[in-house]
Amino acid sequence: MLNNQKIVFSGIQPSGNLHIGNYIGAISQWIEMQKKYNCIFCIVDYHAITVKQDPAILSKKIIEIAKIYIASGIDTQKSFIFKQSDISEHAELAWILNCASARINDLNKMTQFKDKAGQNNVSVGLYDYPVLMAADILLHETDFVPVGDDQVQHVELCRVLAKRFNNQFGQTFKIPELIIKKYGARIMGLDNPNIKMSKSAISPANYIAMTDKPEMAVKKIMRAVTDSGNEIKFDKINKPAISNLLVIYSLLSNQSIEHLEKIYINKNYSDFKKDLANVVSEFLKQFQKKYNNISDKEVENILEKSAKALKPKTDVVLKKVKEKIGVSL
Ligand code: AQP
Repeated sequence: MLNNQKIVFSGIQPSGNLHIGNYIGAISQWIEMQKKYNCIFCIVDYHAITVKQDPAILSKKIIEIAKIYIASGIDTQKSFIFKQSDISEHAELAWILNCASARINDLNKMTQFKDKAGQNNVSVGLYDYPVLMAADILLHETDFVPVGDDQVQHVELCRVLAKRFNNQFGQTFKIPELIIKKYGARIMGLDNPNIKMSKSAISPANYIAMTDKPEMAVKKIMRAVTDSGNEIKFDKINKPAISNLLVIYSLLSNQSIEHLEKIYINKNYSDFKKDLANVVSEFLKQFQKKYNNISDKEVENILEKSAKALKPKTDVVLKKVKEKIGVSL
């Protein structure tokens, strides 16, 4: 049940392999926030279908993502984990926002759409994705949205849409705040430190999936691109690859970047990578021990129970919105 603490809402698409970038940038913040807030974590399957998905794989990925949330430390006794498509009000509110608040000029500015669309003839859903995301956030009367760096523009748009709606129809939506980490908000690809680590990357060398075998992760770290020179130093401009590896090392081992720089003063890239590979491998072993103990049935029950518990509140919010726009008689 929701209590009178503030509300945190965030989600991840069940598309591709959830990676340590998603964990560091988003999920690790969620774990901490559970201590202080009502937390609602969504598996955003309607976002995933904005690009082509194999239906059989998609349903397996939904279960996998829920297990990853739980094994990472989401406490299902306290926090909610639910599937977006189980609460149809998300899609309904997105349509209302499409018409009442969102403008083509807003969506034309979204850089993620430009990156993902390229020159392809993509779905209308991919273009409209930020409006559905705004609906997700506003429907749950969210106070805080903890996300990685690539979602900042979308949360900002959500705030714009909510304010625009409130201005036209009177106070309706709470304006949510963005929560972003100082370090780790954008983990870069291991194969290219100039592009972000991404679930849908073509090469698996780009990411370390949370479900990668630890031995595989060790190989990926040892093969990760490095910079010229041999100094282990945080310098995003001149040493983007080593800086990225330092951030991963720091956040998975709870040691500051300054401390790590000191430890590796007289050591080379290979020493540094071997130790980092160990840290990542240990992290995955601990995580996967928990992950492998969660059954599909347990997850299905959790998703169903959360959706049932959240639905009455989303009904109230949508009803209020419908009254404001004049479609509720
Ligand atoms: N590289 C990253 N570093 C830190 N945080 C990241 N996030 C994504 N990539 C990184 C954060 O993880 C959450 C997942 O968001 P999503 O599932 O909506 O997808 P996304 O943002 O588009 O992330 P991906 O991994 O690149 O997935 P695909 O390839 O499927 O699009 C968000 O909080 C995001 O900021």
